[in-house]
Amino acid sequence: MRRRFTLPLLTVAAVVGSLFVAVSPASAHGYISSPPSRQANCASGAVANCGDIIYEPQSVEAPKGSTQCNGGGSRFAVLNDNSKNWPAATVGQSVTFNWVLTARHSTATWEYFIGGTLLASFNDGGAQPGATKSHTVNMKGFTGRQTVLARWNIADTVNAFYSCVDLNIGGGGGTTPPTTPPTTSPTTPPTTSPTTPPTSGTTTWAAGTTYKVGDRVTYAGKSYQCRQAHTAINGWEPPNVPALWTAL
Ligand SMILES: [Cu+2]
Repeated sequence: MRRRFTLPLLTVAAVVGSLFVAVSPASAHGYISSPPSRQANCASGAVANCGDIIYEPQSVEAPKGSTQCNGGGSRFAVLNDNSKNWPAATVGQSVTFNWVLTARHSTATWEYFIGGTLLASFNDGGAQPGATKSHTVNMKGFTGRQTVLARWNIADTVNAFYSCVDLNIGGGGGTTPPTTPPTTSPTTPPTTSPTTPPTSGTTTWAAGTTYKVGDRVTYAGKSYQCRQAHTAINGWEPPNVPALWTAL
């Protein structure tokens, strides 16, 4: 599972000329795609000037136990920057968080926090998750603008994956978040075919594109339908990630 995603990451690294990424261990794992996490908002282009996280929103991996959005350390520190204008999804007291997992690591627990308060913990007992994972979490009376910290604790390593999700809980009183991310992305890689306009109906799959549930694409001559909203990256071609795409 790991090696399968190593090559695309190295390819991306080569394209952007980032040797730091190239010498890092294989890193393709998982993040919360909806409501959009901070790294998801970076990858989709909804938030600008995020740095390298735009190429690998699934790679926020760090030792277990951190309460920081980047898991601690120096990498992806932009995710900790509360002064950045993170969009906040309007939700009620019950929120379903959807993970995209590009590597299905055996799992100890999934944890959700607001501040120091543990909202929920799900114990998988070392089981291997599917390629997506969803949890419905009660916000325990928290209202207004809040940041949920989610931790995916891996069973057989010391590490966890971190995702922070900005929410406007209870709906009223806050700013209305954008309901759709920008249609243009600054991260579109050079592999995109310039001859395929993003019109309605079926288009050719392209990394850097934000897809919503129900969108149809073609890839290598076959048709697929989007199962879970996400921003595509190299390595998530439809035949590689059945969690995201159903073959038609
Ligand atoms: Cu991994």
